Amino acid sequence: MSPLQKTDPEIFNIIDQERMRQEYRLELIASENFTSFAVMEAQGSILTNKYAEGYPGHRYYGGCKNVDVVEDLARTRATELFGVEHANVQPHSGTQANMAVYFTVMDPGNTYLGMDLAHGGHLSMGHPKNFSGKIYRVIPYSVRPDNHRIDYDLVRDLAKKHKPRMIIAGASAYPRIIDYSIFGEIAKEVDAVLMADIAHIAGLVVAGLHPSPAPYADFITTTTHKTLRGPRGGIVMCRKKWAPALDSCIFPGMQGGPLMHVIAAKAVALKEARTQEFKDYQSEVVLNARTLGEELMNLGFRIVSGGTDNHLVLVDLTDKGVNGAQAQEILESAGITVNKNTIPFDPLPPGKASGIRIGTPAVTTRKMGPDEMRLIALWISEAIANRSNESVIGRIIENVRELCGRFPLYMNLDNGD
Ligand code: DSN
Repeated sequence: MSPLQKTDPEIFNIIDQERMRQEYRLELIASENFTSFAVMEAQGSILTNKYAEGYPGHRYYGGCKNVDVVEDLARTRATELFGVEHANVQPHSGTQANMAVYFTVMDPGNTYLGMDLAHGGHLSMGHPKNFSGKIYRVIPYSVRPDNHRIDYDLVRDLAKKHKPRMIIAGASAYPRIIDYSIFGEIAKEVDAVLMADIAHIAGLVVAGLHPSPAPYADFITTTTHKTLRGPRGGIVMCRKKWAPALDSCIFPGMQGGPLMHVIAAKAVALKEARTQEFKDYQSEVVLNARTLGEELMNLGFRIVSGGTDNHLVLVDLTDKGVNGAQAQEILESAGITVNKNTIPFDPLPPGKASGIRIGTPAVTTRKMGPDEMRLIALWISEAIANRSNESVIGRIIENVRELCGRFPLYMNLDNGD
């Protein structure tokens, strides 16, 4: 019996149920992934017991000799991997990484440009109930109505009109390449700071499958748990001149003790991301997303922007007789996990939404490929079309279980194979 099983069987059993859910269901949430056992080992390590407020060499507690080395390794690996001058690996999440940049660059009431949430932007880019929408004045930019790509002319016009202190290039539901060079030009023209939020595409950037913002951006933020396939957390990178102000904003400005076990796991993930295996994995992620999108189009679905360049597709359900929330529920009942998502110019509110967002990072980690993507597209289509037919839904659940059984996830957890 494990220590957890003995101490708290209730939590132990819930974790076990969740393990089975992850093992036997198709995980298609674009922001999720499965870390390696090495990452989980570091994250579940005794480093959780160490307080280390401050930074390597400048801590407020004794006994930081070992964790200093861990954090230095994580910082060095991040700067090398992304080709940047400075990295802070302490943010607990992507939103806190973004917050750190806002606090470093802006004063309350300052203006910034961010992608409209309804067009693919993230909560931390100006949602009225988020700090990013409460403390600052956000001017949202959107995608073009004709091709659903970022409207760079609009970004330029808005920048010239509003003279923002900062411009954010980044999204949480955008299937196309982001042109950081245009953002860089615009930021220069209006003397704004450029921040790139690459949370979704960090792994693609490392693999050279998406252009890097490093030559243009003053700040780059990312999460570590999406395509980067590390532990749940955030990182901020910046040019040297911003480093002291950024570090001080994160600690003591926003956070107390860093999560040293998570920082160790970030270091492990950053080491894994240097490998050819990781780059090959990212190519498979992109190929799988493209295949899934094409197959859904063959089956009669409209895909926002007509396809994808990255790890996700946005599916417009307006002609399918279901909204995004309903589709999410139907697919969950069939063993397929996705999230409802607004589509550009969506007439529905985010709680209902007209679309679903589907991502391939997690299923690709299980080593599924284009053949499996075609099957998944078919089951998505069948489940939505036969949503009231219990026998069809029941058959899809069995198909999903059988497929997942052929691509085991945690079954080898004990020996780490
Ligand atoms: N919530 C994440 C996503 O799903 O895109 C972003 O933080």
